Amino acid sequence: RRKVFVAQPVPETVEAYIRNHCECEVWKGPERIPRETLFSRIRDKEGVLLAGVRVDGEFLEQAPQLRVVSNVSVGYNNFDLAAMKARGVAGTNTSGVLDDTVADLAMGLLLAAARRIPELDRHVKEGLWQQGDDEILFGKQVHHATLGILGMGRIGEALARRARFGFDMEVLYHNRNRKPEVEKALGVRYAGFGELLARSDYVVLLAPLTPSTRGMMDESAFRSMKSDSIFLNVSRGETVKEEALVQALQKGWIRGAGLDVYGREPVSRENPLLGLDNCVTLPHIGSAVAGTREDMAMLAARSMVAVLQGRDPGTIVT
Ligand code: 8YV
Repeated sequence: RRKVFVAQPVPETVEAYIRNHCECEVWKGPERIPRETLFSRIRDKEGVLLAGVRVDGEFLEQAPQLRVVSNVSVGYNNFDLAAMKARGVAGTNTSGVLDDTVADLAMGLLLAAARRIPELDRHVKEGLWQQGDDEILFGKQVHHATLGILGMGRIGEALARRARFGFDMEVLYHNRNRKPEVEKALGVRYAGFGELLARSDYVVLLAPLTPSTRGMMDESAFRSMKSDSIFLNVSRGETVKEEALVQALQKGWIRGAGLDVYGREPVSRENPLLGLDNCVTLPHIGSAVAGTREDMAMLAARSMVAVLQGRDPGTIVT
């Protein structure tokens, strides 16, 4: 029986599935597993299931038997792809099971920032709502506005569908490669990076974190957005130069922002973004719905077992 390590708590159904196929140790938390503890547990393991842990040369050195690392996430910027390739260790992700959940959250964040929902919720709860309050409660129109999607993967498509058919928005997208079939099916239009920024009322970042997307939203990018526009990020915080975003929000280069992700997570209280009323801040909850997380964990488990059995799980990203 293959020995595997599950580096975070998983639903019982998932643990049972893994135990059916492997000899398995599970880190039950609730705190994150310390890196040294993780290293001491993976020495004799052929498979590891985890999320948000850096898998680099140092990690791989601790696990000479390792054949597969299964991410319980769609993003795999925690993988050092070159190091894994060199060692012949497969990496898998959870593409396909969280698209709609994350797209729902992206739309929610857009609405929250546009209509100032968290800010005005505080307004009511603090007893500030008065007869005659009118314009001070105004937000930004959503329907018929132009949405620019940076990164047209599966989540981008799910968001475009919501925006087009739910909110009658015009949708522009920018991506490494054009997607004519998506353009046709959803009525979205391809735009260069600069054109998308200049024309969109809402810009949503959904691109994966790679060397070419790291810091892509910098000062010049924010300066080229409309001054009444709203920026949203539901991918990875490192795609944004946060100091530039803070400036953009403080100096009025853009109207507002909605963030689910940050350069450092959990975000610290000193982060200046937390002091800005025109910035909605969520604690990285894009996929945080029980059913979705269970599907993600199960897909990661199935992927790990498949690789160990010599089958192609269809989720290998290395
Ligand atoms: C969570 C995510 O970070 O899938 C991703 O890439 O960012 C999220 O779903 C997390 O990995 C869930 O375990």
